[in-house]
Amino acid sequence: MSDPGDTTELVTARGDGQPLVGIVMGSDSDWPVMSAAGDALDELGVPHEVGVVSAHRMPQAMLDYGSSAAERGLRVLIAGAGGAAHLPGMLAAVTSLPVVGVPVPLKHLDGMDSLLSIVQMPAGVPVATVSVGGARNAGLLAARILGTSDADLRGRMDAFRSVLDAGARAKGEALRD
Ligand code: RP5
Repeated sequence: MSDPGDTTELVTARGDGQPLVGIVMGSDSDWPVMSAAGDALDELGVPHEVGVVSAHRMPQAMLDYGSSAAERGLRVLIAGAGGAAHLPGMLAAVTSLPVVGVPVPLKHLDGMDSLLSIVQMPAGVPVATVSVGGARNAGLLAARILGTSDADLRGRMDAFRSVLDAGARAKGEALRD
């Protein structure tokens, strides 16, 4: 294993306590999409960190971030990028933590380039890819992963699903009015 450099200056912690989820993206231009992942984790009370870690423009820092993530106390990584979106796959190559990939749609190709870059990983290096622009689901999936070993968080996820259920029922009732 390499001796990773200090990558803490790349990220900002959000929420109380040790960040459990690292939300990273290739550029600050991804933030309007990726912020939904952080919002979901905020709603569920999951401390996390956010930052720009570009696979192409700062490759050594990206490798250091991924290879030190587990020992820094992170439990799940969420990585979003657009175009030739190599960040999620490269992080998955240097950590055994689960990596959730978010294809960020750019101006051209409607995000299909981002999607295919992230989803089509070789066997042995998994990335759990959400839909194009699906950062909220990335946050919720990270919370579900953490919920497998955190009954309180699982309870908050159950309550969240109850809200979805009630909302869908209300829509059906509105149709019957
Ligand atoms: C990707 O290039 C980033 O993830 C972003 O989606 C895209 C454009 O980056 P900027 O030119 O806006 O910095 O690596």
